[in-house]
Amino acid sequence: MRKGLFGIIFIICILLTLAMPALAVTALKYATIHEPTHPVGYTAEFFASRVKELTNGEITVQVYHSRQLGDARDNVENVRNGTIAFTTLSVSNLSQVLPVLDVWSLPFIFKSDDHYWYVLNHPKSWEFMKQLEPKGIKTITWITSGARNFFSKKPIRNPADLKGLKIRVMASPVMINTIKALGASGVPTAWGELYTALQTGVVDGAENNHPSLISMKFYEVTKYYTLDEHMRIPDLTIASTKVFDKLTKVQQQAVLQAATEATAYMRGAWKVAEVEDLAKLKGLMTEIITVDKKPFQDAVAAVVKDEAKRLGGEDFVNFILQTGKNF
Ligand code: GTR
Repeated sequence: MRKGLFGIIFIICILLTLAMPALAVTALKYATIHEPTHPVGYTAEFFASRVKELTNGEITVQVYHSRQLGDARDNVENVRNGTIAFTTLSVSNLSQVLPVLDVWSLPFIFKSDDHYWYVLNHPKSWEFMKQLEPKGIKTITWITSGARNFFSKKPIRNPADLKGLKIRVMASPVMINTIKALGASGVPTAWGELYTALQTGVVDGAENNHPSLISMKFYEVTKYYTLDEHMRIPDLTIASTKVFDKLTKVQQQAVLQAATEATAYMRGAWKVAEVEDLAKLKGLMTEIITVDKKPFQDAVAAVVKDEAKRLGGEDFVNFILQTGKNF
């Protein structure tokens, strides 16, 4: 009788111990290079609060904004070694891990925002991003970054105006080669160093989207903004497989659901931010220049083909270009 009772207590203890990891609160770090006022910043907070709700408080996500844990390239390494659980960054920054991912940086490959989202949500793109998993990186969701435009000290109205300029780019060979085809030199510079680089004349201009010009105050150190929309390089949220694989299946599902919700939230938030921030920029810069995109497209047409080949990404690029015909 007593033996039986001990046996039952013993089994209950074992079951409780097995249940323990799921009950303990896991605190995870999320790094972003953006300010809390930038759509990436507040989408990170949205994600954190949804993870907490969906896991009934088992997982808390602490968001570190404004490069507190480093710039984009540091965040890639810290995700890989598991020091941080999540980061949102440009897919261009992942070309340091897997060069073929730089095909996302190719100029004018998307017909429109709708085409871009069609491609991002297509199973082929998820499959393409899976190549990162053996490198310790899991793509958990896309976070848009809109279209990129030039901002500079001198007006850029056509490719000839880019001749001889130094234009800041991310650490992306495709971006460097694209800028070269436009007659300028691409200067890879970290995000956190760009304001000073513009201020001190290390570069003459750069390229980015409306919300980033506002959040980083680049309008203070450049006067002209040229809406040529030469690239749509997606941002994405990645998770460290070292961290993710340690979560229970239920927790993993909750994280993935929160990430999917974050994309939906961000798509709307981004549209609003683009409209509001462009309106602000009109009052803050000397001129917002609308251009005929054709001369820019013609100048970089060969880059798309050549770079896709160099990177061994022709199939994927052809998929993007083919699907564009329907948009
Ligand atoms: C921002 C984007 C970042 C990064 C940054 C940059 O718009 O959200 O991921 O691409 O531009 O140019 O370094």
